[in-house]
Amino acid sequence: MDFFVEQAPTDQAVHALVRGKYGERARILSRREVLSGGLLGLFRKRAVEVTGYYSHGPARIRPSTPETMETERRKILSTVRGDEGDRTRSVAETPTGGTGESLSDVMRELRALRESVGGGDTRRDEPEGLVQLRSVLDENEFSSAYTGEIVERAKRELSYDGLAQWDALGARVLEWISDNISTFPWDEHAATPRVVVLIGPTGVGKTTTIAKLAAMYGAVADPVRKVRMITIDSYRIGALQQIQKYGEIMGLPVAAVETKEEMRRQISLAQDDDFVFVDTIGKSPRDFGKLAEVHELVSEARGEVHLAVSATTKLADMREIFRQFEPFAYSGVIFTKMDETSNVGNLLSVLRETRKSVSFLTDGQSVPQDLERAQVASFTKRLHGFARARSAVVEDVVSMS
Ligand SMILES: Nc1nc2c(ncn2[C@@H]2O[C@H](COP(=O)(O)OP(=O)(O)OP(=O)(O)O)[C@@H](O)[C@H]2O)c(=O)[nH]1
Ligand SMILES: [Mg+2]
Repeated sequence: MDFFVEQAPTDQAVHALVRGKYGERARILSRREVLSGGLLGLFRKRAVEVTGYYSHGPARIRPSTPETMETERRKILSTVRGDEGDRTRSVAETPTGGTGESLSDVMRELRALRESVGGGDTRRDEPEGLVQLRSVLDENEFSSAYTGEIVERAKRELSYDGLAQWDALGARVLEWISDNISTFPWDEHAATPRVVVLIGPTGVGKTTTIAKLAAMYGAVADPVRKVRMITIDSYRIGALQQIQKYGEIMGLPVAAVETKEEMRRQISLAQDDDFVFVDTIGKSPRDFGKLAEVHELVSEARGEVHLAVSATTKLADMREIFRQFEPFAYSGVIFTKMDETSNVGNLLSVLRETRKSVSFLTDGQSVPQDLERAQVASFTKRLHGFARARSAVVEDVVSMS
């Protein structure tokens, strides 16, 4: 038997949803009206939320022997009352009519108990593992939507025992978080010249990241690749000098462009190159005029666009940045300054919400070493609170081999 929580705009819709997802066996236990959806607390809509349970079908149902019924009943009653040990035992030992008892009797008793203890607060009744799950996700700064999704999935897919033990639950959740991460398919040997454009808010580290990429392919790689850099950051005093300096040190050509024609010409000069890295002017995403100008030039480069954003950005600001730069049709996200934060939940939440792929991470000012291709492990190793869960995964793998 598994529990579920579902929402829909009306009672009719939620019942249809439950029947569609869990079949005729699904039973609803509670119903309440909630506010759902919306942006930053605005435009929230009324919805009906139901909780209930369903069984997996005849083949998977354990026979309802008096013992299994009694065990199930004990578990449910102890959860509802928050009882442990002796108190649970005394509830379980209350005469109940013995072997003829059906699950619906237990559920009726459960509902009555819930009402008698004040009802409504389902969180208080949560199994230990689930309580810990919420707190670990919160500690890692996952958004409430992400946490909600994971918690609902856990309730939907795992048995009562699966939710009770943090180590086993944490190991499953780590797998789900990993599966949710989409990494950008960066192919080192894609067709050339490969034009890569970095966009993003001011001061996040675009120019430094361009220098790291240029150094990695144009100086460190073996064999060395043919690389050039283009900047459209010439509006700001000192910006051109910054990238020119990198070019000089690495012996790579750098060009500054201010018009579409120049951009077209520079790209045509790069036909024999492997990589062209294009740096853009750092402007606030709210400065629409400048963004439109940059957009014109970037479109002319006809390259793949990556959004650079500092990993230290607050979740709400991050959402805003992702949205404001959407007209650039960026296909990858680069998180910079990973060394300045110890939480990655907000990064994974915004990636999940926007269905974007992450391409690179930077974690320091040193060129080129503080740059890594984003991998699932780049994030999972930075999560806290999963240590024992992680070792449970390892034990699993070892025991399977
Ligand atoms: N700690 C840390 N600092 C970084 C990282 N990447 C860049 N920086 C620093 O951030 C500052 C800004 O870097 P830039 O590369 O000039 O940033 P930008 O996005 O090009 O800035 P604008 O062109 O002004 O928009 C510099 O001091 C960099 O050394 C990083 O991964 N970690
Ligand atoms: Mg710059």
